[in-house]
This record gives sequence, C-alpha cells and structure tokens, in this order.
Amino acid sequence: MKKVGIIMGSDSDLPIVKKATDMLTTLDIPFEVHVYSAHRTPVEARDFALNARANGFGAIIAAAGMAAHLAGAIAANTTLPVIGIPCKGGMMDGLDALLSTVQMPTGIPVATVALNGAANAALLAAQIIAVEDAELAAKLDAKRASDAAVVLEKDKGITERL
Ligand code: RP5
Repeated sequence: MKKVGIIMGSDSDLPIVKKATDMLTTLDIPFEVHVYSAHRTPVEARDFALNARANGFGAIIAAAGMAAHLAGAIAANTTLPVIGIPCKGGMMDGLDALLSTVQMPTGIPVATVALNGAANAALLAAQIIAVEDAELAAKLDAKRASDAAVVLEKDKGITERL
C-alpha cells in the first residue's frame, strides 16, 4: 500500500497532527511523519516533496499555522495530492493560516481541510489511497456505516430525553 506523508511546520503542531496519525493507525495505513518548515528548513521540505513519489508515498498531509506556506511549498514540488491542515493559533487564531493554505494559484492545488481538521485530512488521504485499494475502500465504507449508527443512536436518545 502507498504511504501517507505527514509534514508539520513545527513540533508545536503535533497535538493537532496526532488526530491524523491516530486515524491512519486505526485504518492500518502506513505513514511517515516529519517536522519540515517552508521557511526554517525549505531545502528539506523541497527534497521530501521532490522524492515523495519515488519513495512510495500516495498522498501528503501538510500542517502549519500562521504564515502557513508549507502545504503550498510541498505542492509546488510534487504532483502527488497534497492536503493542507491550517492550524489555529497566533494573533488571528488561524484565519491567516486558513487563507495562506487555501488560496493557491491555479496550477498548484492544495486540498484544504478545516482549521485543525486533521482527522478529515487523514480520511481524505485514505480515500485517495483507496481509489486503487478495494480492501481499504471497504474499511472506509464500514466506518461510514458505524459513524451513521452512532448518530442514529443519539437521535433515539434525544427523542427519549425530550
Ligand atoms: C508555523 O508557525 C508552524 O507550523 C506553527 O504552527 C507556527 C508556530 O511555530 P513555532 O514557533 O511554535 O515553532 O510555521
């Protein structure tokens, strides 16, 4: 199975990124995690992206806050799908990171999830890998069904309470 690469701009992003690693672990998807910054270690971030396809990755998740150029900088150097997680924090509480991640120029797409949306980033990466993996696709279908069952159980609970 192809691996998912997870890059974060700082180890201070780890509490957010942990939700992505937990989800990938639950789904038995192999992943590799790195701290590379678009600004502090641009050479390492670029090299990771340039070599990612040859190194067996199928999708890359990039998490960063504030002037969050990491996902875009990774996407500039690979045609693998790149999923950006804008991280909350700083003076604008994540609005700066959201806009920096989502407002990519035509030609270099980044699939941006919600602020701190690490679980969805992992699920989107899983869905990308599952395009060519029927077993993983079945796992994702089963997860959707069990998530729906939880909501329907809550629906019953609400009716009983009111
Ligand atoms: C971004 O700046 C990082 O992704 C992080 O969200 C933020 C703050 O980084 P630190 O100063 O905590 O290392 O580049």
